[in-house]
Amino acid sequence: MAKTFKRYLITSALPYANGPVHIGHLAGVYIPSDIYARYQRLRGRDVVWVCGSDEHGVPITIKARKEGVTPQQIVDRYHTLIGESFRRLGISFDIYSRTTSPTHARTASEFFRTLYDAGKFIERTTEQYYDQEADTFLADRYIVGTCPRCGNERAYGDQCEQCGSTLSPDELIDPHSAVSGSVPVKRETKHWYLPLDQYEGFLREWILDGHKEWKSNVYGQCKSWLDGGLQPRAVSRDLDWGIPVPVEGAEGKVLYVWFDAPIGYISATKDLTPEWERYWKDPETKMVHFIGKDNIVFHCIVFPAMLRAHGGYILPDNVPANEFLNLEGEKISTSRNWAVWLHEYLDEFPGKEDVLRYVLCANAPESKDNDFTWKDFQARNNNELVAVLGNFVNRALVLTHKYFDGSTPALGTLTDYDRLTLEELRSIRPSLEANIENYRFREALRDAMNYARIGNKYLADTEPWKVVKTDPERVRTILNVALQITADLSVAIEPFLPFTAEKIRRMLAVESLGWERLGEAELLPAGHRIGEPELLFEKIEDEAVEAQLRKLSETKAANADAESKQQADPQKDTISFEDFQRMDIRVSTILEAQRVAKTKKLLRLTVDTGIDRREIVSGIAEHYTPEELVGKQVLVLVNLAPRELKGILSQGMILMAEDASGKLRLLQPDETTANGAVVG
Ligand code: B3M
Ligand code: ZN
Repeated sequence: MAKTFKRYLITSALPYANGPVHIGHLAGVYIPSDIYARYQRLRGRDVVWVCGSDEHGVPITIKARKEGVTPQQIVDRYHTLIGESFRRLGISFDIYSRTTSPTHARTASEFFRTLYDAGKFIERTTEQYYDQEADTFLADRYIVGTCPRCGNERAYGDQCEQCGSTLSPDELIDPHSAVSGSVPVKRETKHWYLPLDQYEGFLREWILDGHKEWKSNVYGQCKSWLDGGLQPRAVSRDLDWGIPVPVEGAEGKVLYVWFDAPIGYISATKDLTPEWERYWKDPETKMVHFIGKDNIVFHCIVFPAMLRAHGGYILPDNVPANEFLNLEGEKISTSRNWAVWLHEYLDEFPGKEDVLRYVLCANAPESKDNDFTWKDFQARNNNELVAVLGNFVNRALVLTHKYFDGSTPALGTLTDYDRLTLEELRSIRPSLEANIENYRFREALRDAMNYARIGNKYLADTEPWKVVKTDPERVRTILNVALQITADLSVAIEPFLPFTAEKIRRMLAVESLGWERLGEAELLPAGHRIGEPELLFEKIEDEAVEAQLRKLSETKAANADAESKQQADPQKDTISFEDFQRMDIRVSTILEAQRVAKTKKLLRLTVDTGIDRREIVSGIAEHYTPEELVGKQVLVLVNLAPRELKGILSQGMILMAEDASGKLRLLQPDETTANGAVVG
C-alpha cells in the first residue's frame, strides 16, 4: 500500500538565467510539474512548489564576457524574462526565486559550513591551469586545445564536442586560455571535495533497494553511476562569480554551481514560508523533484549525498525525469537558436497558452526522446481541441440556450444507452488519478479528454437536434447529461488546461466545483442558468504553421551563413620544408567501415594505403555513414605514431577539412589515383 503523506514539497529544475526557456524545458520539466502541483492542490493537499533562476555557473560568465556586461546584468535580464514567461503560460509556482538572492547566499554558505565544520569534505591541493594575462584560474570549459582522440583543435578542457570524449585539461594538446588566448601555466590551488564514494552504500540501499518504482530511465542511470563507482567530487571552483566559499583563506573561490543550485530549492522555500522546515525535515512530507534527464545524477546522487552529509533533511520520494524533446527532427539548441522560445510563442499565438500546454503534454518525452513539429501542433489543435473538446462544449451550451433558454433541463428517464454512457464516464476518474499520481501525464491527459470524447459521441448518437421535433422530453435528459459532462470537464482538465477550465466555468456560471465532486451525478442542478457560450479554440490555419517553418529555415540559413563566415583559425607557427617532408601522406582507398560500439563519433576503417592494409579509427561518424565511405579515395598520414582508441590500434590519420562550425569534409584526389601515390 503506497505511503500517505501529510504534505507535498515539489521542486522543478532551476533554469539557467543565461537565456529564455523553450518548449524542451516546458515538455521536460515545467508542464508536468504544473499538472502535478495543480492536481495535488485540487485534491486539497498541503502543497509547496518551488523553483527559481539558477544564476551562477560558467555559461553565465561566458555570455557576460561575450556581451561586455556583468554576470548580474545577464541574470537580471533572463530572470525577469523567464519568470514572466512562466506566469503567462500559467506555470503556477508558489515561488519563483533566484540563487543571487540574499537568502540563498546565506543558506548555501551555512550548508557548506556545516559540512566543513563536521569534517565531511576532503581538502585537496591540485595543480590547475592559470591564465597569467587574465590573472585568473581557468575552469575546464575555459581551456581549449587539440583533442588527443580525434584532433579537433577546439576541444574543451572537459569535453570534445567532435568525438564526444570526456577530457581533462591535462589531456589537451597545445592547451590555451579561452579568456586571453595565452598559454596557461599550472598553479597549485586548494579545493574541497565531497567524498561521494563514502555514500555509495547508502545510495545503493536508498535507490536500488528502496526505489525500484522510479522510472526506468532514472533508476537505470543511477544504477550505472553506482555500478561505475562514485568518486570524490570538487564542490568549489576558482571563479569570481558565485557564492564565496565561507572558509578563511578561500578568497577567489566559490561554491561549484551544482553544489549551490539544489540548495536553491531550500532557500526558495525559506523565502516562501517560515514553516519551511516542516517541508524539508519532516518525513511526513513527500518531496518530488521534476527535472530533465541530464540532471538525474545531481538530483539522485549528489544532492541526496549532500543532504545525508548535512543530516536532518528528507530525501526525494521520486524524481520522475523526462527525456528530451527535439524540434522538427533536430536537437533543440540554444546556441544555434534552434528552438521555439516560450516568450516568442506567447507573443505570436496570443490566447493559445493551453494549445501549447496540450501539445507538449500529449507529446511529452516521458520515456523516450520525442519530436515537436508544427504540423502536429496544428493537427492536435484542429482535430482534438477544436473538433472534440471545443465542439462538444459548444453544442451542449448552444442547444441548452436554443431549447431551454439557458436553463439546465431536469433529467428524465434514462435509456440503456444513457446508463452505459454514465458508466463509462464513471470509469475515467480512477484512471486519471492513478496516472497523475504516477507521473504518467500523457495518459492522464487522454483520460481527461475522454470526458469530451464520450460527450461528443453521446450527442452525435442521440441527435437532440432531430429528436426535439418528436420527443422534447427526451432532449431534456440528453442535454442534462451533456451539461454534467461539461461540468466534469471543467474539473478534470484544470491541471492540464487551466485557462480553458476557467472559460468553461464562466460559461457554466459556476465557481470551481472541486475535484472530489468529479463524476458526481448532478454537478449542475436542474434550473441552473448557464452563461453565454464562447469559442474555446479556433482552427490554426496552414499560414500560421508555414510562418513558423519559414522562421526555422531562416534560422538554419543564418547558422549556415555564420558558419561559413566564421573566421578561420589563425595560421600556425612557420615550419621548414624539412618539417613537412617528415610527413608521409598517401592516397588510399577505404575498403571497409563500421561504427565503434558505445561511441557516437568513431568509425573503424580498413584502408588500402598502397603500402599495406591497415585499420584507422576516425571521429567522423556524425559526418559520414560507413556506407558512404566504402570505396572512397582519401589522403592518409601513414607515418603518424599508432594509438589505441577504444581498444583498436589506429595506424594513421585520415586527413579532413574542418570549417569553423566543426563540419568535417574528406579530402580526395580529383580523379581515381593509384593507392600509395605520395602527397607532397
Ligand atoms: N540549472 C538546469 C540545467 O541543467 C540546471 C538545473 C539546476 S536544478 C538545481 O539545464
Ligand atoms: Zn575529439
